[in-house]
Amino acid sequence: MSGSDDAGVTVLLGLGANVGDPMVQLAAAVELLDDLDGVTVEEVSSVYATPPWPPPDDPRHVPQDDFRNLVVRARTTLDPDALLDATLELEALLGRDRTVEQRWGPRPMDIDLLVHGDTVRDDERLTLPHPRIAERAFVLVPLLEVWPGGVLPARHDPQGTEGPPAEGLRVTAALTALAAEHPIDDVLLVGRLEEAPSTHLDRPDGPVAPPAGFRRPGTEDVAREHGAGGAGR
Ligand code: A4P
Ligand code: MG
Repeated sequence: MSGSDDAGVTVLLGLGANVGDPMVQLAAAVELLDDLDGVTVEEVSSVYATPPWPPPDDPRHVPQDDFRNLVVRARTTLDPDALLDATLELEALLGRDRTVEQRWGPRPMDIDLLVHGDTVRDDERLTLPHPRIAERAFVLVPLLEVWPGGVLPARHDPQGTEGPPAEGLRVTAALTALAAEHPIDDVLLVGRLEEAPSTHLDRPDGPVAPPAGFRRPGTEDVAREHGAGGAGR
């Protein structure tokens, strides 16, 4: 992982994909996050196969393939808006087209800001912590892996019913509470990115590779940079 800068704050990012080759896109997203100026990836959770949320008994359910999900813990000197700008750009680079998609529908890459330091906000652009963490095993299980002592920052308005919880919520407590209501055994461990059973991820200098033909803005062809054939092998 690049950089050894201790400045900045801890951020937790939730990544999910269920279109294209999710393992390749997740690997590329982690590498590209780490390449961002002001972001240093510290830990990447295992990858989990997860059924689409909301579940089929919920009227908001969208029939679609299972997702692959993971959580990244990083340090960043970017403020929440700058980090959101960067993650929206990465989603688009990895094939996401928001003009043609459905809410909670299929997507090649979704990057949610789960926690950004102790920031608490709820406006039209960003809600921090992410408001649906405690409802989602596909977030809590990988989050616990990379942030075992984690506590979600509390919102400022204890009377409100929307947005972040009124009191700091331990990730462990959130997962225990969720598991008491719904079985969480449909969140299946796939493995770690570097152990993924995909030749796409084999390369001499590291475990992750962007999709073939993939270009970072303003840089050379990343597939070529990582060797002939790149991730498309
Ligand atoms: N936004 C506000 N707060 C945040 C935040 N904390 N992080 C705004 C990121 N974005 C935030 O996001 C729409 C807008 O929300 C952003 O432009 C930003 O300004 P979006 O990702 O396009 O919205 P969405 O994904 O359609 O809706 P929503 O409610 O954000 O959904 P999620 O939470 O992203 O859920 N099931 C499984 N198993 N695995 C998944 O990964 N993902 C989703 C999407 C649904 N079901 C899933 C999974
Ligand atoms: Mg999202």
